[in-house]
Amino acid sequence: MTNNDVIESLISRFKKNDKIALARLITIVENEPEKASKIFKHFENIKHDSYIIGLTGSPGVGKSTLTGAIAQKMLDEGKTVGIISVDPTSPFSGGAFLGDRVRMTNICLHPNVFMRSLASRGYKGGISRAVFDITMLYEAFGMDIIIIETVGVGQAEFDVYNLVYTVVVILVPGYGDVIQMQKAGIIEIGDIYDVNKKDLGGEDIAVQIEMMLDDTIFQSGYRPPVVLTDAISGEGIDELLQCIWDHKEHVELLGIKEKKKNRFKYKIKELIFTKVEKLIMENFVDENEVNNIVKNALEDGKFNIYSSIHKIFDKITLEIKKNS
Ligand SMILES: Nc1nc2c(ncn2[C@@H]2O[C@H](COP(=O)(O)OP(=O)(O)OP(=O)(O)O)[C@@H](O)[C@H]2O)c(=O)[nH]1
Ligand SMILES: [Mg+2]
Repeated sequence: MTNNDVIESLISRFKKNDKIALARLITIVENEPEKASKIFKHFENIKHDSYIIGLTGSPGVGKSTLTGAIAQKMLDEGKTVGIISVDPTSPFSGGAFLGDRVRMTNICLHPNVFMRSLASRGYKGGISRAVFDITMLYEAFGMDIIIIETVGVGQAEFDVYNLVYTVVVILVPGYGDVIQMQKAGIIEIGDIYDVNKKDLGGEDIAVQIEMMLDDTIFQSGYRPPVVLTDAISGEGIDELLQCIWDHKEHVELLGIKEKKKNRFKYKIKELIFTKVEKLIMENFVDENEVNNIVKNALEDGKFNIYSSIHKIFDKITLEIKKNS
């Protein structure tokens, strides 16, 4: 079978709701991004009806456990759920997939759920690109809900927020978490704040967030709620889920189309930037030339790399002007 035949056959199985085909297609878009367009041309008419939720917070706050708990409730309500867990540590431990499976044991065998773990480091083609493409596959598969779990540090991960409709920021009891997240710029982006591990305290964090929200003006009239949960015992999960549905209603009232547009605009820009970067790197940036710049900069002791870089910029600008 040629590559094309493989994709065609996977697509036809995918359309018959075959989860193994879904898994294979995810692996292809993950590892061979150049094949994505071959796959997505089969889904040009999909409606993008899935509701996409992002769960974010520092490592270990309980994102996976919470994802498992809320996904279980959604499954109980008869919904289909696609999960993407972005794990920053897995290239070292190699255990993201198994770890998340263990934390989501109750749900991962359910016929209406599908989960995928991605390692965010050393990722081919950028993590947000992979997350976007997997989201599209889940949408084409007909998932009602998509949950994306990410640590939310670093630009690439931060970009994931452009791909979701509701952002749940998760914090835990303990000194400094709110300040840490404020520094990382994460705190402002929440549509819902969840203080998890309430069995270990957390009232003080909830108060800090409420105070922060008191200082914020909400144009749309929606003020993000603050919820306390214990993801292990399940306490507060119903409330968290209700907050998610309330925010969804708010988004839909305002017009979810805007959120969808933003998602695609972001994706299109990212694709263009990636292509332009590749084009420039391949045509104008010669590895030997870069090595020489470094060598000369180090040798003359002044670290004046700017004049050499300008030569490359001038070359690129000249070429663009020539063609325009
Ligand atoms: N006490 C307590 N422990 C919890 C709670 N929720 C999760 N945990 C524990 O916290 C640890 C981390 O939970 P995970 O769900 O893996 O957290 P995570 O945010 O997904 O972690 P990373 O993906 O590694 O960033 C696990 O040992 C969980 O059992 C909770 O509400 N209370
Ligand atoms: Mg996790």
